[in-house]
Amino acid sequence: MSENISASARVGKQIRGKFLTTNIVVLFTLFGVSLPAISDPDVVVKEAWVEEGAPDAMALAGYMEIHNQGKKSLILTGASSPDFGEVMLHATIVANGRARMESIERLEIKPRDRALFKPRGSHVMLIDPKRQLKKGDRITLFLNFKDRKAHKLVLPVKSTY
Ligand SMILES: [Cu+2]
Repeated sequence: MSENISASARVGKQIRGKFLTTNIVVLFTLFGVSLPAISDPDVVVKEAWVEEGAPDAMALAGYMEIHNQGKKSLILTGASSPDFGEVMLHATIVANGRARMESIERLEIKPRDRALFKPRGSHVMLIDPKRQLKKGDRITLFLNFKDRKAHKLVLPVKSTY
């Protein structure tokens, strides 16, 4: 009996939630404002972009700053993109004058700290693009964090030359 009551209460909550979301969407549409993504306020990403590669490039590099504005550590566990077959987080290791890439499986970002993905350093390795990407295009990227929902980003493709 009590299970039934809580089940119907849950349904009621879901319907109200959906109704509210729909109204917000209508409101934003009316005012011509794009709907902001409802995202984790602890995660702030700046300077995010993808480096344009050669027309036949098998992989592109993405760069960004990930700031932790929260009070708990962020644990970055990976990334994914509908625009690429595979996405990896890579560190660039220089040893004996040679640079090589190493996979980052887990990256802790302490409160008030940031992680830098920048040219010649760590980067988001975007492998197997599903279409040819050139300057001015945009790609979607999801950052995955432990115990948090994925953080959605839209990155512009930029040329460095
Ligand atoms: Cu790489």
